[in-house]
Amino acid sequence: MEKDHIIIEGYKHLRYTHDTYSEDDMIKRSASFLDLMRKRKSLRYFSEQSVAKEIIDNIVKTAATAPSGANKQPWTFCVVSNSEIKKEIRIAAEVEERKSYDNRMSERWLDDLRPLGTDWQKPFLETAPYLIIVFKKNYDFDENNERIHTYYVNESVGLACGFLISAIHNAGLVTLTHTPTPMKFLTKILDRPKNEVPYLLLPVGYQADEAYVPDIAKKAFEDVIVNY
Ligand code: IYR
Repeated sequence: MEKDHIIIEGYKHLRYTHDTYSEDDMIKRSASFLDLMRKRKSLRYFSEQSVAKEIIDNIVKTAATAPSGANKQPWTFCVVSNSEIKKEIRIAAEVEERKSYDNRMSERWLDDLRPLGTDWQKPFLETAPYLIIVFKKNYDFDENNERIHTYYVNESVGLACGFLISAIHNAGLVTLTHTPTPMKFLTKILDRPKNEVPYLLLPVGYQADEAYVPDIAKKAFEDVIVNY
């Protein structure tokens, strides 16, 4: 008889079956997901139009399904819609970004960014209806306040951010992977505990009616795949 679970070293493992499709359907599904993802662009032009919180919650729930080292899920997603806090974040980010663009970034770095048309001004931090600030947990605490070790933290949180960006795009919203450096001010403004370090800031919303993206391309398929 088929079991709904087995026990390995005292731990329960549930029986699992993923949906399967005909090869024809798999070709169609994989091609249509590719089409969808090819349309994704990092956007800097946001509309002020509000977004239902349920959509944002679903997006964050999707990010939280990502795999992580030893399933420790070393992340916190801070969702900011409060305009006072957004303004505070914009002011602090622009202080840092101004210093970066004026003094801290090398000529080569500035040259590399020129095609993207970025500068120290970050109006989208106030325009976008939501800012999602992702924190990584270099260690964690259990319910008894005992310290928990986390593993492959950067890889895990990077994967969760990939899920997050895909979910935002799939919902019909736009985002930007923004790293106002150094990001320490986010710990202070959002009053995060010592074990959390800011990882990525994503403004999320509808695109502005008039929006532009840099005319840049992804590498050719042949340049990113090696078959053995
Ligand atoms: N953090 C700055 C600079 C910047 C750096 C990289 I690498 C980019 O791909 C884009 C921007 C900013 O957000 O403007």
